[in-house]
Amino acid sequence: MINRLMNMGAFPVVGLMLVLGACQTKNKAEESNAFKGAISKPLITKLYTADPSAHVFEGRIYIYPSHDIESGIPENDNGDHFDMRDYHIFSMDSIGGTVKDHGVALQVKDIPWAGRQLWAPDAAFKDGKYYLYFPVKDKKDVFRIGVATSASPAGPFIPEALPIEGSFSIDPAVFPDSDGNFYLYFGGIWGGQLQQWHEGKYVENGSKTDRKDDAAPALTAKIAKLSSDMKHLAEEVKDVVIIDKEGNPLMGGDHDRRFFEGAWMHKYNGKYYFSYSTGDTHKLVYAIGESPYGPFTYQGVLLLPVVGWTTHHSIVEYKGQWLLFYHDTEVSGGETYLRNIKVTSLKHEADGSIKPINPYGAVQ
Ligand code: FUB
Repeated sequence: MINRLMNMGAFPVVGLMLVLGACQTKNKAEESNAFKGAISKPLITKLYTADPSAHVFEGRIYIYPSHDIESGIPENDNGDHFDMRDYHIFSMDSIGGTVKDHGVALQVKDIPWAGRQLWAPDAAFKDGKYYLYFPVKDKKDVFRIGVATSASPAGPFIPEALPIEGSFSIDPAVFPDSDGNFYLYFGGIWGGQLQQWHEGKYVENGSKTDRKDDAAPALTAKIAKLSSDMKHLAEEVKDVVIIDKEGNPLMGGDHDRRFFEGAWMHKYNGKYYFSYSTGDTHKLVYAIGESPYGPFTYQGVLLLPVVGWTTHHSIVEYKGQWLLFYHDTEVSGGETYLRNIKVTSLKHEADGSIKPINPYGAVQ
């Protein structure tokens, strides 16, 4: 929250730490004003929800979010305060209609290999079965991606005994391409541990952030095709390279544009739209490519910063309308780790670009 206001130039950086306590109180008040122009309302207020992955299954919208809780763990750059323990799945027939809570679909305690922190999931459907993909730290505190199955989009989901072999880091997003192939995108830096993986191995004491690598190409999200049983990677993990309009890869120091976490893929007019969060610059941005593997050419912002540190989304077409599911922190009044999901419409312009959305841009 403080970071976002700093980015917006609300505070001089020098001396910030000395007045931290006072700033926190002031920020709360400023943040609650910030929600006034919100373009959409929280979809769920009884639970804290975040990271909404939305899909159309059985003719309805199903949402697979994280379930935030008051963990009581102090905030840090590793994201230890995001100590989530289960998932609830939600569905709705129309935007503005009732949002149904289908209850607990999967819990950390039911995943044999899991330790802690059940982060942003995604789901897919193939041949009569539903698959839930989820990141959670294993018992050595290393993020891996697991898969669980169900006969219903609402769960409950039964997890496999082990994580997906060769998977690592966080934020799985499964893209069903029109040719019948499914692709798993994943990865996230800093708390998502992507920077700690080198040549397929986890480096325990590796860099905690990407900040030392500003002059090198940025770390990338990862992609692999899924096997026909949807439970394995069918090929070696590849880099999702994002380039600028001159064809150069985005650099590590380019925090306004480089990949941080929260990958999503949608296809529009035959083009592949790779969208993601820029993390510490708090934007959702997108890049366009000719294949699910990329490379993807950076285009611009699709959602300006929300109130809260994280930003995470999904894009889905429902009944001819493109929708952006995202989150902010309106229900908790700005608590970084107590988020709520929202939805708004998203417009592709005639040239294929996406109109940037201001989450607080409603006329007051
Ligand atoms: O919800 C925990 C983490 O916060 C997600 O995995 C990230 O994408 C961020 O939203």
